[in-house]
Amino acid sequence: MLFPPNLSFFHVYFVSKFMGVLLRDAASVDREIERAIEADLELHNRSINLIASENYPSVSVRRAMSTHLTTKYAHGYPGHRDFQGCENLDEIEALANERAKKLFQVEHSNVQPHTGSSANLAAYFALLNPGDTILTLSMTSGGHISYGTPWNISGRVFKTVNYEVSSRTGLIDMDNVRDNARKCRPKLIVAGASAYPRLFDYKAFREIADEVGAFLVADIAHISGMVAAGVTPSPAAYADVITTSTHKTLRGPRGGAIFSKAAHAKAIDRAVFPGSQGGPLMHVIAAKAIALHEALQPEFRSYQEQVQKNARALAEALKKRGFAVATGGTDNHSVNIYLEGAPFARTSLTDAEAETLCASTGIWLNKLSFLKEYGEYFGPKGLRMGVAAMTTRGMRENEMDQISELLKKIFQKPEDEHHLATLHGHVEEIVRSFPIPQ
Ligand code: DSN
Repeated sequence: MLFPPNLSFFHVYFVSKFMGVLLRDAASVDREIERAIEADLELHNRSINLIASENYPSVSVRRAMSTHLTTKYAHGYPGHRDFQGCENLDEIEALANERAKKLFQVEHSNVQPHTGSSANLAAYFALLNPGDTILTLSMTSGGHISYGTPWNISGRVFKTVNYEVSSRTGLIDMDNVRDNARKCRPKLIVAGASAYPRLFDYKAFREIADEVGAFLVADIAHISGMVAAGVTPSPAAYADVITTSTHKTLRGPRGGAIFSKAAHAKAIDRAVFPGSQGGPLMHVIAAKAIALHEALQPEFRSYQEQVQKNARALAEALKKRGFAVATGGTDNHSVNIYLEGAPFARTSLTDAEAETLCASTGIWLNKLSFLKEYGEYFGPKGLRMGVAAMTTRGMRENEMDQISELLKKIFQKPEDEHHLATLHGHVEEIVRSFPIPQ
């Protein structure tokens, strides 16, 4: 029976309508938060967002995150839950995994990790014992905090040895990877980065891993959308485990996922739950399922192709204006520049100052390290930009040219407030035609 005997369809309909009104009212009761949310949306719409790790998911993805699915505890996996009432959640999670397997051509998928960092941690715990050695890209060369840095739990539990990019080319130095692997005999090698605009040679990483008897983990957090669309090469044939976040180029909700060979499936699942997490966030998993469905559509490939075209256009436009573009260009969604070259000739800006200066004119980008010679991680380094978010908002190559002109002008007269205010006006004028899709 659908409703209790004393309640008709109409009773239920009107009660749920009433509850809906109550919930809406409750949201508008918190005026401070409501105002802050609205102000934030407005800020995005007035800014050019070049933060390489951000994107704007579809309305369907965002809607799934605000459903009642957030209520439910669902410890475990589809078909094996520790709580009752999970049958619909099983369907949602199973669909997300099926879609991920199809999209990434992998044997096993786990969409429960809350973030890319937790996906990395689960991968380590699945494959290693405490005290084992991992070989990862250093943070000063563009690696991520979860690659065994001293500030992260990965660096407290495991021993870390780093490889670097070449100071001559800015490219990952495979000789350095091989030499370090031979010396430290790691149990696991991570092929991945937070700030690296070029392709990883997964085949070469696999050969080195095999030579020293290590597992290979490919962290594709930044490029997973491009990999899914076939715009950049996939590590699926080479890596034991692939980790990713789901909100960058993949354009899903904020979260993580792990894919692996079938042989590691059980260990991966155990390392996520109960190894490092409790209840999965089912509203986020539903949103991941929707994003994965979207990523399987032909339009997603066109979007990723445009991301790549925009990034290349931005790199070329910056070079044309005298910026020092790391590695000379890009193969993915991101462009890194050093704080040198013609536009910086009359300044001695630190990366932090450069980042703040750009934000003051409505352009968001990141200070980040991607070359060891720039010194320790907390020293001056460079700026990272990404185009996935603004490509979603409709920008094309022409706007990339306009952005690089704005950046040149910002750095030419960083102390001239009137000049900066004029540039801020230009940013707002350009960005007005590119609001967040609603
Ligand atoms: N995912 C990181 C980034 O690359 O920006 C933040 O931890």
